[in-house]
Amino acid sequence: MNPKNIDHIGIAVIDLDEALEFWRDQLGLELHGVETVEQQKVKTAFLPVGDTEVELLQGTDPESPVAKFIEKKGEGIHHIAIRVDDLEGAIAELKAKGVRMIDETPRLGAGGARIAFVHPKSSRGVLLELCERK
Ligand code: CMX
Repeated sequence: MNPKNIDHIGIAVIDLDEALEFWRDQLGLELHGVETVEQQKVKTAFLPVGDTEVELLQGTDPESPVAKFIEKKGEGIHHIAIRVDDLEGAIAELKAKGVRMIDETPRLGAGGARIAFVHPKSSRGVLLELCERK
């Protein structure tokens, strides 16, 4: 599947504006944009660091995966995203190797990326996102 690089690290936060007080104002990262991804019930903020980005995630609904994660585990690292060139090919390869996919077909993520999640039960407790950007 030829993984490229860590595209971004997703961090679940209760309040995006409060989280920006650290990541942007105190740490000094540049805020590239804020976007709501309706399908994922999440509001995101992207802050690039070199080749990768920090993605702050605030749930927009109590039933969203991010809100449920915070309820169970508190704020913190929610997922790691690896960039691939061919998302369908990567999904097919992992499925053939017996990996449990949350998404067996790509869906739309923030910034127009096509994404698919691997279940944390297959990736040793880490929610892994595969991410393809054109
Ligand atoms: N990282 C690691 N483990 C996680 C996790 C996370 N982010 N979220 C849940 N889990 C663990 C739970 O703690 C639980 O483990 P235990 O059984 O040991 O307690 C297990 O996964 C639960 O799995 P489940 O019952 O199958 O599913 P849940 O209802 O808890 O949902 C998950 C978990 C990962 C399937 C769901 O959150 C999901 O589909 N996520 C993908 C979509 C998503 O996260 N979107 C938000 C980001 C969007 C974006 O970046 O644009």
